[in-house]
Amino acid sequence: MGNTLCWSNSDSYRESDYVVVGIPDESHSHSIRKGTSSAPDRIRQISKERDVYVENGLESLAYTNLGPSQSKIFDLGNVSRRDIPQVFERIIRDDKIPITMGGDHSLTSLIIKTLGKKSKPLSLVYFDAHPDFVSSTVDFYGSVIYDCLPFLDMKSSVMIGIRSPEFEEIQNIKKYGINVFSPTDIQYSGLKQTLNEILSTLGKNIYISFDMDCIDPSFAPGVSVPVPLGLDPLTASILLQNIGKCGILGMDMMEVCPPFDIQDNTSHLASRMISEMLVSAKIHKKIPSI
Ligand SMILES: [Mn+2]
Repeated sequence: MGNTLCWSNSDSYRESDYVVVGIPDESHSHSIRKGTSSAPDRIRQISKERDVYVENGLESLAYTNLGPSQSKIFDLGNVSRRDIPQVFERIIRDDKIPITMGGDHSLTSLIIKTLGKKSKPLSLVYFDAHPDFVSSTVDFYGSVIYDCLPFLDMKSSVMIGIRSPEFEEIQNIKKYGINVFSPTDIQYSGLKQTLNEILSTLGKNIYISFDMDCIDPSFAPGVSVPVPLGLDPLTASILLQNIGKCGILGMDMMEVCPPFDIQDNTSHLASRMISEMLVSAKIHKKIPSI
């Protein structure tokens, strides 16, 4: 096999529960920092270097504390931005769960528009330093929420890690009523209370979008728009694991920017975060009718 995510444990698309998809595209980013298009392959490569131990020529996966995932995970490789509707329609038609690696965050709106055709409205869990709720300009990495509005149930959606909103984004948050949990809120309320509030807010069609810039840049320097005073990785992973337990329709990992990384720490964290979700996730298999 070529460069696949180390957590992929199946070479059969047909048998898989989760399908890993890379989308090396940053064409709708306005960031000064370039390089998120190299993230899918970099995260795969680093997962194989850091989350795999080699002893006497034999490879052994370095699992999370919960051990291996009970699910079958297949890495489909990379697809283009143009192919998103076709690729994701097939994945959801086949009752599989997409795990996407971007790329810039605008890719999320294309995925949500495709998923939303089948399961609507979605409860979006949006980990990000920025609300991405600009409405004066559309179809870029800063307008994801506005672009997806017809597919979202805002009352049962949450933003986690927000700490750098623009004025029009603050107005849109108030107008459309999405629930925001800033890093400061989480520090004040504590992790357990925050988690309870998030879980009691979410509906059943959960989609998780994880912009790596939700994490503090001291832990995740390799992102395209870093903002200080962010979440610590352990807090984010505990939230991610517990949301995963509810069952999800899909997840993405966006905005990792390898050219600005330090010692590949951000790519390594991306690999670990994906595995934390995969090991805790509950699979909702269709029960065959008798
Ligand atoms: Mn974002």
